[in-house]
Amino acid sequence: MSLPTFTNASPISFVTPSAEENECQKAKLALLFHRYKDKFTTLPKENGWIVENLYMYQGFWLMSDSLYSVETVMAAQDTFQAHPNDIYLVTLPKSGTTWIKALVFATMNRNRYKNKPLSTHPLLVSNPHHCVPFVEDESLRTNPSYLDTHLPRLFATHISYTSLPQSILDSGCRLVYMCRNPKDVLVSLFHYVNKLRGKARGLMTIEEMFHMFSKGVNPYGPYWDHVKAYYKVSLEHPTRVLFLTYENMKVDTVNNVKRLAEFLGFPFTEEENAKGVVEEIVSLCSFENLSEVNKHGNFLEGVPNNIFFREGKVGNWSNHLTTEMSQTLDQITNEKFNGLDISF
Ligand code: PAP
Repeated sequence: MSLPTFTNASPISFVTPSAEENECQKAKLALLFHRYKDKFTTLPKENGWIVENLYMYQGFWLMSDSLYSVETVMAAQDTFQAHPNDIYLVTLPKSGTTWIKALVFATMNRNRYKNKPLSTHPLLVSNPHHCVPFVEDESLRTNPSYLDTHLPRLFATHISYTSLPQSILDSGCRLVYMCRNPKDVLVSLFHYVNKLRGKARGLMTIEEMFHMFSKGVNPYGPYWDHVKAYYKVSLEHPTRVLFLTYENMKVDTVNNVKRLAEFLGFPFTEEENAKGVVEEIVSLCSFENLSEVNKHGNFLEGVPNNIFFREGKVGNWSNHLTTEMSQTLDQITNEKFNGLDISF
């Protein structure tokens, strides 16, 4: 099946929730908790990283009482409506979600903003997470983006392949999966989680996190099962699923963005290439630029914008993990990814 190409994305891709909307989300989350609690409180349970508990649902550990939780995944499975022209950016937390959201948003919307002052570009006035909605919190929105019929629509998700809403699987739409070296994911999680746990729950040590992560017990984990499933579908359906790594994106961002644009149906024209449009997008979405824009303010109550920007480097794990931890994670990765062409 040949996939269509586009010159413009759906305008709904830029969503900034108001304070009222945030309150409304909280109330809806409480309703979802009550709607689904009989279904998930009986599932296998482990100590949570950010919130109190993790539940094992369809082979993966999910938080509860959070925007990205077992109850919001269940709600997405029951209500989310995908369209064949949709685009989904899939990652495990801390694998480069914020970056890929920015790059794809800027690529898909380049014609919308090209004649406007750069200073008004959504990525220069808001968090990339507000530019691309997550499937998980769609059911908490007053006007879910999935009801918008402008096409193509851009979403992100951390949901495992097995738990994706059936309508996404049936729609035949395009998915981009970005993975990252598990050791850098763990270290990034370590910093992120400890910033969010709050005084009452205390800090988690890197040793605790390493043990849980190695057993696959982390939000949306096991890491290896999540990556492997998407990698396999990318081999079976290369026109539907594009598999990328954070590390490769770092090495050659320009060519990866061109590849992404081609895959998504927004190819750069020769004129754009000659004018350096790709380089402009890469620069707009650079760590240096986005971390400066997001220095202040909150993404959500209690979640500062700058929490998504720490080092933005490859190999930062070496400052935090012992040689033994590193070897153990390498060994698990080699075993789990045996025979697969995944390297970092
Ligand atoms: P999320 O899944 O919770 O949204 P995510 O964006 O995947 O988080 O992870 C944040 C990581 O991406 C951070 O990595 P670090 O802790 O190792 O530093 C963050 O620094 C990095 N990151 C954010 N924006 C960019 C960017 N523009 N370029 C490169 N890395 C980035």
